[in-house]
Amino acid sequence: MTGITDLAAWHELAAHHADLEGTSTRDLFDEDPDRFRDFSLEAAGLFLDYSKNRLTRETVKRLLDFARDSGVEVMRERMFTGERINTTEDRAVLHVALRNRANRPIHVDGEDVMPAVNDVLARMRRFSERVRSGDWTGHTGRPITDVVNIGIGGSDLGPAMVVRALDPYTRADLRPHFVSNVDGTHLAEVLRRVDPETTLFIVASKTFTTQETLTNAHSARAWLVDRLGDEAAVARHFVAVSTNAEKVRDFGIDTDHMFEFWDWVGGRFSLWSAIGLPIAVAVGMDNFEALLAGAHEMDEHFRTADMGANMPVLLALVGFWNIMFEGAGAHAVLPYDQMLERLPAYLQQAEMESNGKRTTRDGTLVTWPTAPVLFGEPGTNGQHAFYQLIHQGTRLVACDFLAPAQSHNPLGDHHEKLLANVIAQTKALMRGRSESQARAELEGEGHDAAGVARLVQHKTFPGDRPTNTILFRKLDPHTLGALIALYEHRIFVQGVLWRVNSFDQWGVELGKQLARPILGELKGDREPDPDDDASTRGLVAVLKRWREGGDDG
Ligand code: G6Q
Repeated sequence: MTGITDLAAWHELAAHHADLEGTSTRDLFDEDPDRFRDFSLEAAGLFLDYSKNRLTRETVKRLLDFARDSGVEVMRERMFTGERINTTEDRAVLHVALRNRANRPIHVDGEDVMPAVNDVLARMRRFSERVRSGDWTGHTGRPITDVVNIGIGGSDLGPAMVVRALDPYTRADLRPHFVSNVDGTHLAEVLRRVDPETTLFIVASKTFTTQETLTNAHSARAWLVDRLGDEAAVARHFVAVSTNAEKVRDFGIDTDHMFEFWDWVGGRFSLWSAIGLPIAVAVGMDNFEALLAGAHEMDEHFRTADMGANMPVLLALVGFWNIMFEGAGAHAVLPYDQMLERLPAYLQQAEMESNGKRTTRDGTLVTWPTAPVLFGEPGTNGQHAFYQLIHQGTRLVACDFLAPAQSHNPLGDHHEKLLANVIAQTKALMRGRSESQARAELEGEGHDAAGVARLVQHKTFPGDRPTNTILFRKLDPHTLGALIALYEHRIFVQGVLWRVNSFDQWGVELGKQLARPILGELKGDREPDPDDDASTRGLVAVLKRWREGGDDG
């Protein structure tokens, strides 16, 4: 594989970046009346404005050359046609098949996966409709009022984010809950609020071996059996979503009540699969299918649009430029929509687990930065908190601002105020405030020369903080699907540019392995490992002592 620095296009980009030295985004706007028109585009109901990044037409052209020479189009084709591009796990990467509403055949090892995908979707429809209509009842014959999804990571974050985002489409008499943390508090807090007779548990785990999920599922099951006084109740109150039928059976769930998915669905890309069952139950299968349709529309755009008019490609290239040349080490996702409050958490996993890598697909170490630290909060809350660092700190944070033109909850002029803040922030981050402007403002406020000198630097903002603005009409299922797919494909393209495998997660696997022996030590089943470092042994010792109620002596 050609390394980044082996490509002539890379060196041309670097030379071009040097030529831009001293040019500010403000200058670029002043020089070019068509900047907004030419650095924005619409696709699948989303509008992207990337004009407030410090780049020119030539930058975009050179980035596109670099993307082509890096094999973005080839890799995209390989993903969409079911090749095993996740090489370290020897798997295809086919979340796009899950929402392939055109039903175009997609083959893995010579077999079209679409009939199986459609079959599971049909089962999800039948089941979710039974729960929603009251036809599926609990052990004592009462309809379901609460659905508790037990899963973690990819088996939690996607459905939890989507169910929150589609809150206006949920029903007050069918409440969704998500339990992920192995901290018993998480489960206990949900169980305190639900009635065992009317609660359905969805145990969601691709492997069905994940410690946290299995622990929560066993505790939930014990609670249910204890409250209903009958082991047979499990059949009406537990269903599973998994690729592992054998383990589901071992747990005691009839595989008739198991919804299947496949090893070519990565955990963090799985909300479109049966992992989306809690979404289908919460908002109805028609809305779940509208979510799939929105994602499919973005997939088709990504697959067929010219690279220079391709939203995920451009978003990826702009991010790549900011990270590789402008020095951005962090990326803030700032949704000005309360219902997208879980989007940053979801994207933290999607981005950092996919591209937080230091090894190329060839197995050599990278010599360039890869995924940024991703974080975010809904606007305007973030403005009163961490935006200070984005405006005036010493680190460059690239930002995505997201906003709906229309609110699901129109209330006085709340929404106009919200939107005004989005635009004002991106403007301020781009333009900044020069020293002379700050000085004039201070003088206008009546400060004497000493006062001005004391405050002027504090009131100066450098500007040139790169931002993208993503607008949509209203947060409906279709739009949300397109938005999530946009981010998925941005991550895919950046992974190709960085030469990493975006679809494995060996760091997660390490965590799963390491906790096992320490658990044995905490439970007293195992002697402390004399080869462990002093801190690990010391912390285990303190906790054991304190748990046994001993003093510090
Ligand atoms: C996602 C990761 C990880 C995974 C969880 C849960 O891409 O692999 O977050 O989803 O560890 O795994 P299970 O679904 O197997 O329980």
